[in-house]
Amino acid sequence: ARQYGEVMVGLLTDAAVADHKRLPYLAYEQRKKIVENIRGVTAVVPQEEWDYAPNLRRYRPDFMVHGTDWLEGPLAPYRQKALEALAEFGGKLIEIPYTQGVSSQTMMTQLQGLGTTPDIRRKTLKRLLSAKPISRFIEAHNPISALIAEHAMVELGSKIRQFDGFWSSSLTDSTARGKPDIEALDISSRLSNVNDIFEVTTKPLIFDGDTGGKSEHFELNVRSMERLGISAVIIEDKKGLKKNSLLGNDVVQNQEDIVQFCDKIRAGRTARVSDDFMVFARIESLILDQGMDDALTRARAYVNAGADGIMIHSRKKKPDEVFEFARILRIDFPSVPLICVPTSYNIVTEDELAEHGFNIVIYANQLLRAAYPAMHRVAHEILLHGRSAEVDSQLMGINEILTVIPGTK
Ligand code: SPV
Ligand code: MG
Repeated sequence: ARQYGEVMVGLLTDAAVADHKRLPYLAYEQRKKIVENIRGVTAVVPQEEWDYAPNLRRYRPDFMVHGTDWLEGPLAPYRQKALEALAEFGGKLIEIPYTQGVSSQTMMTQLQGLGTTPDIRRKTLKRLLSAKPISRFIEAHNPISALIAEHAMVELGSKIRQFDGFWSSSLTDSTARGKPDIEALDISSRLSNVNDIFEVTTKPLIFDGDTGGKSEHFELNVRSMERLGISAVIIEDKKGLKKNSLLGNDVVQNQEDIVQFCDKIRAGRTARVSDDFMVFARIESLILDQGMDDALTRARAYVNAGADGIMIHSRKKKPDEVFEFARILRIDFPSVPLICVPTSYNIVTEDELAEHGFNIVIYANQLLRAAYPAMHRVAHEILLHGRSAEVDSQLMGINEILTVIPGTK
């Protein structure tokens, strides 16, 4: 490019990349510094979308230089659009042979091998919130389920869809250890589980902090979570013996006083060492049939007390009440991160949630619920047949299980 004149580089923003693939390892500003310092680069400008045409029309370069990787495949339509834009002002397209074997995907795989640090991992949730309209988190109750969540990927045209991070669920952590979801697992056991997950993954994690316990304990626990590299804790506004929310009023559960809960939010936020760690407040008013007004009053109070985001929970079959909540809350708080857990209203799509103003969707228990029936079925069939031949077709091959984790062979 330097041979043709002054070089301006259109650099994809984090939001542009996140719309198509995983958030880049380095943030836009970091990448910009690197590219600016390449000899011959005169300017680096943000490219806000995958399509080059808006920047071409804006800067009207004499030449556009691009690799040949877009001659075919999912990028080909963008080549066509670029050619049309260039034709409007007589710009020329120069294509240089694509360097094989270099791709952001390969780099991502190599980086995964290198791992990450608590600081980098913790920051990622804030980066996701500013780069994506909605981020998707999925429950991981042990390292193998986390590895599945880390690597699961589908290709949709030119886009790659993946999970953005993990949810450490009190329900699945408890269930996996054969305990009820009543804050019976102590925090060291929950955090040790997260540590095991972090040993083999790189994505950010949101921690289900149940009620947060006593404020004095919550402050200490915030420090431990932050140090580990957890990005956010969600505490729910219940007191006393908490039960799982999806049980609703079938069991006795009490909601916390608003002022007390605001104090707990403040205590948690004051205890943080860095701004990257977030304390989200979870509202149980709809779960406990306290009504929309109560939910909204609480949301306003919690945000004013400093909550970094609001999770509204619901056990309805349809998303109407969480949509209504989001619509009204957004009038006063257009940008506070909004989180939901569509377990009962699972017909809702991520696009619909994003349209209604949600920023994080949590698939809170699906991996454990998938694993349990499969194990249950196989255990029964082995008992029934007095051998394992009949279940073999339902199982992963021995060769596969030996190589599912690199390094076994
Ligand atoms: C969890 O996953 O533990 C949650 C969400 O808190 S729910 O089970 O719906 O209460
Ligand atoms: Mg929970």
